[in-house]
Amino acid sequence: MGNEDNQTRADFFLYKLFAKHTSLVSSQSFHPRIPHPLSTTSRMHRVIFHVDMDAFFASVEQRDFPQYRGKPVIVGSAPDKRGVICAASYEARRFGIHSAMPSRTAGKLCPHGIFVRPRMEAYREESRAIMAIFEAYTPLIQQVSVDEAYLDLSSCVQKASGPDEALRSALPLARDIKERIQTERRLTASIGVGANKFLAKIGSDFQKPNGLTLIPESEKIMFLRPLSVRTIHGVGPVTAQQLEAAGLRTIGDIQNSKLPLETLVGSWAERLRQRAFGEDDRSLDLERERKSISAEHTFAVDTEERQVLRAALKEMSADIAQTLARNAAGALTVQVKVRYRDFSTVTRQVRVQDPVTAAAEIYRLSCHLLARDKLVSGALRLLGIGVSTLVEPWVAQMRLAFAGEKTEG
Ligand code: DCP
Ligand code: MG
Repeated sequence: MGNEDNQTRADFFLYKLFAKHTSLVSSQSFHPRIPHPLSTTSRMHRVIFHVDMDAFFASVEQRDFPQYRGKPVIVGSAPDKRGVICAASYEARRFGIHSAMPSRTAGKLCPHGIFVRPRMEAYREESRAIMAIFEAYTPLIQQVSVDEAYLDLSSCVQKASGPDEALRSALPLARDIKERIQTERRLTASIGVGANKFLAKIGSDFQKPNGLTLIPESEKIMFLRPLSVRTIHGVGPVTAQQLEAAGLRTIGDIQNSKLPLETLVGSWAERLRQRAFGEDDRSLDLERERKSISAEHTFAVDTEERQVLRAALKEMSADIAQTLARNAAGALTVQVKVRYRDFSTVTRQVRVQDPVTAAAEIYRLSCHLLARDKLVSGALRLLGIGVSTLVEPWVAQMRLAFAGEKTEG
């Protein structure tokens, strides 16, 4: 699909969606409150882009090896080996293949797929080149992973008379970024444009691949309504099930709900409600290097039930493994954190020799730490996992994962 096609589609879609609902939406009470101290002053309109490359590893392979173009390319372990898929081209996704799926499953779903080993150095190099393009537009860049970043363009559009005009006047910049990535890197990106990080991220995912989606402030509440609660970052399978069991399937359900969300999701409730109304006052984290990755789960009701704790640990381990993969990193330290009923908090950590990347390994080490120091000695209010001492895992890991295989291409 051509660049222009999707952009036209984006504008048309937004026109259609929002023209229909404009009168239903109130735009006054949901303006972002705390702007980033560097990027904005209190009177400024915020304009945030979230740029995410399409099928990143697979697209780099298709660019570099023309014989792969238009074909189902699957980057990761070979289908007859243990291991998982890192990335699948859009052609491969039609067979139901996605990141983190076991390679053997992928082999069964798509026996004619082209399985290629990851070339992490090539992706990292590509990532650097893409980030360098962003620097021509703003110094305020938060690189979130190897293929995605938030850009703060607020200072470029301050002549605008209102928040929506500010967002719209940034559209040419978004088109320009897409075009530069296309012409200079021969790759496509999807961009979301919104007044905060949450909306920008939802926007970039909305019309992948090669999409451009602007979510105006005046329409955001209607825009979010039909989306699944799972779209909200931080709502993993366990939380989603709790919400769904209470009849809250879409973001609109949360908007309408009179239920005390605290009883369902504990201290998360306030943030969940804010996100449901498209509010997010997080600033960009401009620190270049990511030093640690963590996840926490606050239980709606304090618990020491092993099954509940295990489910939470599994979900957090999967989240962390995913973030590690996206950052092309492994961790040498794994930490658990428990908070008891009286708010006393204990952390324990373990250092390992080979970088940890897999969810199962993070889960196993967390269970080990909890058991070793008998940390579940009473009901827990909160359970958390963190990983740190981040390193490039690929040399050691690939030696193991791909031992005895031949390189393709
Ligand atoms: N990645 C990985 N393992 C995961 C998730 C991602 O190795 N579980 C790697 C491969 C991806 C890259 O990170 O190409 C970027 O991750 P994305 O989630 O952005 O996925 P893609 O870019 O592949 O696809 P999309 O077009 O959906 O963004
Ligand atoms: Mg991507």
